[in-house]
Amino acid sequence: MEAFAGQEHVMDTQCPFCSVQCKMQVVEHLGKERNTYTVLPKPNAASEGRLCIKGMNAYQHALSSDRLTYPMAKVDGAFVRVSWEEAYRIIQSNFTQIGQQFGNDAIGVYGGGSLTNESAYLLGKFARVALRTKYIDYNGRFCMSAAASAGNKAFGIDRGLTNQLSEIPMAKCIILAGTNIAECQPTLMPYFTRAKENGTFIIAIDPRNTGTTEMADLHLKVKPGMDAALVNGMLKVLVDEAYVDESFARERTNGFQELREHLANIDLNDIAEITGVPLVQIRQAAEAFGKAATGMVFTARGVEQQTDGYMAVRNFLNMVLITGKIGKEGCGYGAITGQGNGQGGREHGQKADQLPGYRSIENPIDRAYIAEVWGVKPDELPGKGVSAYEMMEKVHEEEIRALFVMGSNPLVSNPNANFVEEGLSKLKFLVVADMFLSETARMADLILPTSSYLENEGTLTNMEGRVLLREASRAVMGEVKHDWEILCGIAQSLGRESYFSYTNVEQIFEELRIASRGGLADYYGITYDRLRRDEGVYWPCPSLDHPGEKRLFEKEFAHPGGKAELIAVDNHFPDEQVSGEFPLYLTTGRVLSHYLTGVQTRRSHTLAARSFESFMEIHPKTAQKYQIEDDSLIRLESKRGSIVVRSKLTREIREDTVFVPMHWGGIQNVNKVTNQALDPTCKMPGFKVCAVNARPLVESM
Ligand SMILES: Nc1nc2c(c(=O)[nH]1)N[C@H]1C(S)=C(S)[C@@H](COP(=O)(O)OP(=O)(O)OC[C@H]3O[C@@H](n4cnc5c(=O)[nH]c(N)nc54)[C@H](O)[C@@H]3O)O[C@H]1N2
Ligand SMILES: Nc1nc2c(c(=O)[nH]1)N[C@H]1C(S)=C(S)[C@@H](COP(=O)(O)OP(=O)(O)OC[C@H]3O[C@@H](n4cnc5c(=O)[nH]c(N)nc54)[C@H](O)[C@@H]3O)O[C@H]1N2
Ligand code: SF4
Ligand SMILES: [Mo]
Repeated sequence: MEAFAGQEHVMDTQCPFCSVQCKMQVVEHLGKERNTYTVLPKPNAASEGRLCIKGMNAYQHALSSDRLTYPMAKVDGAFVRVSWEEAYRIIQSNFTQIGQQFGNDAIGVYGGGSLTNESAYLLGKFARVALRTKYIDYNGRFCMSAAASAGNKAFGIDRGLTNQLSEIPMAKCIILAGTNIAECQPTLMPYFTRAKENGTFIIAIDPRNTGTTEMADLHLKVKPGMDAALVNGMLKVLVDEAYVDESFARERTNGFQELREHLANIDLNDIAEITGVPLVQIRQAAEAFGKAATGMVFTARGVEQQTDGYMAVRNFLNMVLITGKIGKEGCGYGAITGQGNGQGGREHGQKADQLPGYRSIENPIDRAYIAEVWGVKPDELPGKGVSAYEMMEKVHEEEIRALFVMGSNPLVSNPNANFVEEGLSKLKFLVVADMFLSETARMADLILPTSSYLENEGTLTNMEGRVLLREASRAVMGEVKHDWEILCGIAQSLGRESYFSYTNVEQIFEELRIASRGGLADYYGITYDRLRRDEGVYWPCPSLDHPGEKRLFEKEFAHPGGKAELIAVDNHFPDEQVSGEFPLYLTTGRVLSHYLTGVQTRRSHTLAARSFESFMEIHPKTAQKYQIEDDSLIRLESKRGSIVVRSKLTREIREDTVFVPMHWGGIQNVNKVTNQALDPTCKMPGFKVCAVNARPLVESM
């Protein structure tokens, strides 16, 4: 259809960025010279019709002239345009040859939490059925793995929030641990301000002052990496001062006696000393939470991206459980999920050990069920692989020879990025499906152009466990294909088309419904029709007439006996300690106007203009010690590498700690510096603490 100046094109859509999944309308006004855009928030239960600056400007990257519009192959070091037929042929010949020479496990698959449920599900099936490799994992390993494994072990289920967001104002005490909602989920802030108007006492735990800690009544400015110990202090106060809900602990949990004995050996003065939080504040926080009739605890990456992330979260869950603050109105726990589909993306098989519906690839019953849904024999399904960073180690060791990346920029987002770059450059064949020439795509042998949120239809599950349908609102540009079409195309080139014969995305969801049926994350009762009719449906939703579970654990937990598990947690110290050579702690995180590795937001002119280069927050006293002036270029260095950032002197951070955001690549890629040590249980890297030094790039005379 021809478009005329003065016409409007209305696109009803959903933000591609964070886990709130705000709904919006993008109106394109067609002009003679250029088009202009208006973005309007749309009513929805999660953000209550609010939008943040990233959502408002997301159309800019999606419509940017930087978008990849045709496949490209690297020939003599330069990218040349190829047809899709040629691209599939290149993949077929490389994958077949590498598979024959080194075995199927020599091909790795690396996914992402921005993919729709349908694409994430299909990527898991693609790895196991089309490539028949055990090596698949995804960027959510760096995001949700600590909270997910803690939720699974403590409650028997991993759903980001145990309650609806609308219950937040009903909690009388709220703990916000290592979460910066003001910058990372800004449209949720009014829930907390409303809580404050109701008299809620808010406790923030963060080594920095942020927009989030600003609204807190009490801010525990913890030393990076010391949350588990801090919670041991609070638990001790709760037990010693009889704030325990004894009947809840007895009837609905296991392990209270062991926890009580463990806490008897905790010395509060030690805790204050090692965490850097004054004893009076530890006591005040515990008493406020213990006394409150209702309460909620939220954790995010500050607590979780640690080498003890799993145990640190378990300790926060101990606190919720022994005070009986769960499964009731205004009482619960929330792991603030990160990516747009960070929740759904971790349920349907992108994880190394997982099959759809949160099934386990090691459980014979689960394998048999999924094998039947997929029409293969159970013993044809590979076993479990390894976590995302461990895959990079296997790439480095040349055990993995080919890598297929869809929905991630691992070169910038993995810890120890110099090592990762070295590994990726050894690959025989790297394929990247992306919208842009990301840092990782630049290293690829083949790049496949994929569609953006405006063009791609599919479901996404927000942080509350609410499944939402995002309809396509625009035709793809150029020769772009959707992720699911790309996967089907490759499967066909490998002779596996009979397992990937979908003609539209809803057919994939229909298969996902069945594959998830009876699993922990049961989507069976959810259909596109239902999602169009209602405003999203919560999982678990086992049948078409099931309303979906809004509040979890009212009567029982998801473990077979119905009880939750408590656990004694040791005071853990970060893997890397400061030293004479590296005297400062580095912690990393986010700013309001950029998203993750910045591939998308750096291409949005309004967002890029707000924050165009990386920086390092440093306390003025510390800066003085290292002759660092404000607004000057700094070399920041660890054992693993160095970067250049601009200094930002601020009293908002601890004197022993500096902070650098993660949104830039190249010489500003903070992951060249971060530590690759992993949490032993969930394999989360300790992104939030390592030891560094900082000095002016140009020494002053
Ligand atoms: N603007 C923006 N929003 C985003 C994203 C983005 O990139 N930009 N990404 C999305 C994604 S994928 C995610 S995972 C979420 C992340 O959301 P958050 O986890 O809230 O974000 P971070 O900035 O990584 O970390 C949160 C806070 O943890 C603090 N912190 C650092 N070390 C410690 C520690 O040892 N203990 C404690 N208690 N706190 C510590 C940091 O100072 C920081 O303020 O945000 C989502 N939303
Ligand atoms: N130092 C440090 N490092 C961190 C963190 C930290 O706090 N500190 N946080 C970690 C966390 S929580 C996360 S989630 C990771 C994320 O890190 P990454 O996985 O690298 O995430 P993105 O930057 O979103 O990269 C996504 C890529 O996929 C593309 N893309 C977006 N949508 C789609 C799609 O639908 N299909 C396809 N095929 N491509 C798409 C984008 O253009 C982009 O190039 O980073 C982790 N790394
Ligand atoms: S980034 Fe998150 S809070 Fe902001 S508009 Fe998008 S979904 Fe909403
Ligand atoms: Mo994340």
